[in-house]
Amino acid sequence: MKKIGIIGVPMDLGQSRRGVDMGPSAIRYAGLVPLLRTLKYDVTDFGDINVARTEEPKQSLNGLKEIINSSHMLAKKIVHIKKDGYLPLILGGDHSTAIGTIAGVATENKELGLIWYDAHGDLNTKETSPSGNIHGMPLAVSLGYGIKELVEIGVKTKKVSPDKMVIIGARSLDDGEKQLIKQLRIKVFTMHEIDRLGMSRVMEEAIQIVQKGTEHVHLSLDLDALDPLEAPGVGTPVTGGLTYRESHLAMEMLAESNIITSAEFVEVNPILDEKNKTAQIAVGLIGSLFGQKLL
Ligand code: Z70
Ligand code: MN
Ligand code: MN
Ligand code: MN
Repeated sequence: MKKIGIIGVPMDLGQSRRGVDMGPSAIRYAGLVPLLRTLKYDVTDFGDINVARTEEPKQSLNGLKEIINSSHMLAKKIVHIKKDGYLPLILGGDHSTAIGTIAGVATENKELGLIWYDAHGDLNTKETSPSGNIHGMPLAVSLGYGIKELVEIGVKTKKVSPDKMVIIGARSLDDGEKQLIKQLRIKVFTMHEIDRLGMSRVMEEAIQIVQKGTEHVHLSLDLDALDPLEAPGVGTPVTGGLTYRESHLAMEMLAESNIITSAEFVEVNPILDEKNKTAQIAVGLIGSLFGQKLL
C-alpha cells in the first residue's frame, strides 16, 4: 500500500491578511484523511510544524526570521518522512511554506520537476517585490534568487531548473517577475494559453516538460489559481481564474501520468471562506490527484 504523510504548516506571516494559518485545520476538517483512506492509501498525519506566533503589525519582510526557522523545520521533517517511505503532502499556510517544502523534497543528485499552479508567479525578490510579502517570493527562492538565508535552506541553493518547471494559471504578474520569466525562459501557461489550448492540452505539455529527465515531480497548488467565485477563501483573490472542472481535470491527468512524488496545497483562508467551501475544494482536488475517479 502506498504511504502518504501529511504535514501542516500553520503559517500566515508571509503575507498581510490573517487567517491562512488555519488552513491546515480547515483542510483536515473537510475530510482529507478519511478520503485518502477510501482511496486505499496508508495515511499518517504527522501534525503541524511549530510555527512561531506573532501578533506584531506587519512591515516589509516581517516574519522573515520565523519563516527561516519554520522552513528549516519543515524541510527536515520532509526528509525524515521521505526516508520512511512516505509521499509528503503539505498543507499551508501561505505560500512561503513552499520554501521549506521544496528544500525538503529536492535532493542533491536528482533534478526536481515542478508544477506551480497559481494566479501569481511568486517570483519576486526583496528588490522587485511591490509588497515585501514573502509569500510572493518562494518560486524565486527555489530557483536560487532572493534572500540568502532562504535560498540556502536544504541541500543545495538552486532546487529547481527553469527548464523543468511550469507555471499554470498565472494572471497577476509583477514587472520584476515578468523580467525573470523572460530571462530564465520559464514556461508559463497564463489564462490566455489555457483559454486557447484548453486545460487538457496544457496539462499534456506541462507533464512533458516537468518529467523530462527527472524522477521527482512536486506539485505546488495555490488555491487562488481557481476563480474566486468558486474558491473564495483565499487571501489574494484574482478574478478570471481556473474553474473547478479545469482544476479537477488537471489533477486527474497528473494522477494518470503517475509522476507526482510530493504535493502541497496552500493559501486556504477559512476566515475569508464561505462555510469551508475552499477547503472542501482543496480536499476534492487532492482526491483527484491521488486517483479518485468519477466512475
Ligand atoms: C504579489 C506580491 C501572491 C500569493 C499573492 C502577490 C503574491 N505578486 N502570492 N498570493 N500566493 O506581493 O509579490
Ligand atoms: Mn522515522
Ligand atoms: Mn502563490
Ligand atoms: Mn497566488
